[in-house]
Amino acid sequence: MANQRSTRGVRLFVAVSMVALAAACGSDDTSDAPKSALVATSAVPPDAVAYSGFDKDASGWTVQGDSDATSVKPDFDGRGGNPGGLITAKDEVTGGTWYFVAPSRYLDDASSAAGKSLRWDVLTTDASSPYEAFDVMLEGGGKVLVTSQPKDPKAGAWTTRSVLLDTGGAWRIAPDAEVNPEIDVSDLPEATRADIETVLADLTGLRIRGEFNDGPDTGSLDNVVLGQETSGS
Ligand SMILES: [Ca+2]
Repeated sequence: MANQRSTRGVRLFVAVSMVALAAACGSDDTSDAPKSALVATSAVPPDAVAYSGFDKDASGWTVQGDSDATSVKPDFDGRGGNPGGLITAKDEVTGGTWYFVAPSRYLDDASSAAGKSLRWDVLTTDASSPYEAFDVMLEGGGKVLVTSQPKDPKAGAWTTRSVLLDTGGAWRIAPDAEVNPEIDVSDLPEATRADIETVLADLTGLRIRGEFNDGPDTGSLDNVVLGQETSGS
């Protein structure tokens, strides 16, 4: 009996000590350890003309602006997107408004996107001094279509934007591709469905606004879909 009690006491002590040791180790084990090895990937919408979720790289996107017409590669980051990766560019504050420029797989015959939507997620680091500029420029078939969203994105959070590729006043006809993107879109004529179809049938350019602040800011892009189905809305 005495031996059994003694053995139990030792076992109990060892068990309590191990719990205490584990607790001590736990308190030293801070949140530096990766929480999950899972890599978030984005679902490709069916029937879209083209899609960019930036899971692996910048997918051929470039950046155009501030002041001259040179195009540069955006920065790619595999984390921080909505979800997964994203592309980013920094405003050099040399004047003008810079844009993310879509790669060739968005171009040529994008007719199937007519009546569907152009959708994208945008993120800006600073929107304290907002200003008006075209949010999207579509070029093709000898025409340039532009749209300006009524509200700017809020700084520090992803904003999803979706514009129907159809009539309704969202798209206006700009005089040419070199137009100042900061002019008032309400001064431009509304695009008809025929205009939109003409542009999409021979699409040569798709640009998405990346800067929203009159001053230094960084803009990011994710989840671009040309030809998103607009079910129910
Ligand atoms: Ca992403």
